[in-house]
Amino acid sequence: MKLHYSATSPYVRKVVVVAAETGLSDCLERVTPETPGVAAIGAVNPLAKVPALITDDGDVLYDSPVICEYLDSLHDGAKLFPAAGSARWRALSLQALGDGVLDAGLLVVMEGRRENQAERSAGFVAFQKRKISSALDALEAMAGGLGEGPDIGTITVACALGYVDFRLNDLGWRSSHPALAAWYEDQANRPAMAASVPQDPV
Ligand SMILES: N[C@@H](CCC(=O)N[C@@H](CS)C(=O)NCC(=O)O)C(=O)O
Repeated sequence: MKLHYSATSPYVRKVVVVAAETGLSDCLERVTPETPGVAAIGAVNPLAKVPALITDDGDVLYDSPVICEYLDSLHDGAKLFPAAGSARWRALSLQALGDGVLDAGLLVVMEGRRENQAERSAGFVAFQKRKISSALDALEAMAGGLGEGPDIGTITVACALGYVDFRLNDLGWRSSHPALAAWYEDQANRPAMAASVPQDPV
């Protein structure tokens, strides 16, 4: 399988972590715009976003929730997507919450990268940061019940917190969210997470 990849994308990180947790890492060939013979992402995913996965059957899958669930269907071990019932809906909602933090965080980062500084909106950034704060508050309240996992919910939240540390470090969320910080410390030490810490290219 070919994974259209970026080392700094938190959505790609979700896929990489799911692959590692399910023993499928070796089945994924990571491709980037620099990989010879690889089509541009816009020719693979009309939204021109990573991650996108080309399966061994030639199907193209996106976005990260779909790719993660596909990978989870390929192994016989403990499932990261609970099959049914409240455990499933809880894990999917937690994934949505983590993805929402990522969506808001990415918008903050992109707003800060507008070349024309006059076009940057402090109000828009504050609006998105309020969503992140509100999500972190909700996660702090549920931290005691998050469990060690892993499932797709805990993996997504852990990747979201990793992205906040990577790109939105000024939020300084740990002191105001101590239970979540303690939970995240354990998650961040899982081998799949420790091996996929985002880094800007040198
Ligand atoms: N909902 C998508 C979001 C993917 C996404 O936004 N990826 C970013 C990289 S972090 C991207 O490729 N952005 C390029 C663009 O928006 O043109 C997912 O879960 O995979």
